[in-house]
Amino acid sequence: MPAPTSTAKPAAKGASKPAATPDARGTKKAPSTAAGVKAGAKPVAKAAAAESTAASTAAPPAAVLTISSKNYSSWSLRGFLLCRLAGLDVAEARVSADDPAIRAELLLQSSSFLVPRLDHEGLRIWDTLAIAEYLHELKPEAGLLPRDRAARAHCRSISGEMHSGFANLRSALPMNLKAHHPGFKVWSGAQGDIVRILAIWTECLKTYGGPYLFGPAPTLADAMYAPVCARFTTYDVPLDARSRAYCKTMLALPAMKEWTTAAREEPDEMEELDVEF
Ligand SMILES: N[C@@H](CCC(=O)N[C@@H](CS)C(=O)NCC(=O)O)C(=O)O
Repeated sequence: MPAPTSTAKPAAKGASKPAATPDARGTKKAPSTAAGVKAGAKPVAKAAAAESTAASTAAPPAAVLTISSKNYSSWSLRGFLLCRLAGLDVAEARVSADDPAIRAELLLQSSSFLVPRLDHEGLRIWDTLAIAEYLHELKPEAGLLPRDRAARAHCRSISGEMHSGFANLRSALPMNLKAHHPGFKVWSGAQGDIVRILAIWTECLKTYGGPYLFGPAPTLADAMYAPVCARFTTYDVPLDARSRAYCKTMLALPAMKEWTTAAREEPDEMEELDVEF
């Protein structure tokens, strides 16, 4: 894994320009700056054509989050939520999930072409947990991690568990924000993951009082489990009252609603999704 570099090449020729929208904590955010990440960038992402002409003249945005499909990419969603929770104003660069030319271009830029990836002030940070830790260092006051040391350790533990685990759930119930499958039959292999996740949530909600996993404000852990809330809704997974309320709270986060709306407007790129993505 390469070290983050300060000479990183631009992530994308064109990044879509987020409109002024409320962030996850409900505050109004200024629109990001121009679309082109850096002048002269090679085309590695689908550009917002209307904005590309402004790229050479406007100042590049300080922060760019590279993501892929808003409908399918659960890791992209996590990265987006983390930036919003931290209050970091990011421009978005989109990479197509299935365009071989774009994938080849990305591979030239970084040996890890997984998304999300955050480019910030000349640094390139990839992998969701690394992005989260970076954002926490950058904006400690945002509360991405709880103040209390024990709660912070707990938050890191369950976030790590999501990051490295639940493979059965991820492959059996892939994120698909556009879909709804009432009465979906969950494969028994995934059922164990569901039971464990509900136990994690119940412990947190009881210990810290909700409505988020670590109390009154969303943290890293909520960003990590947000796609699970979406999956449980898509696949109509039976939930106890407390977990159902938690999912409802999460899906009502302004940043989550903004993402879901954009996901629903996304053109269908895949006819059928039967692999983890
Ligand atoms: N461990 C990584 C996982 C990231 C990941 O798997 N991202 C998927 C999209 S959800 C990806 O970029 N896959 C590459 C591809 O589909 O081309 C993280 O935490 O960021």
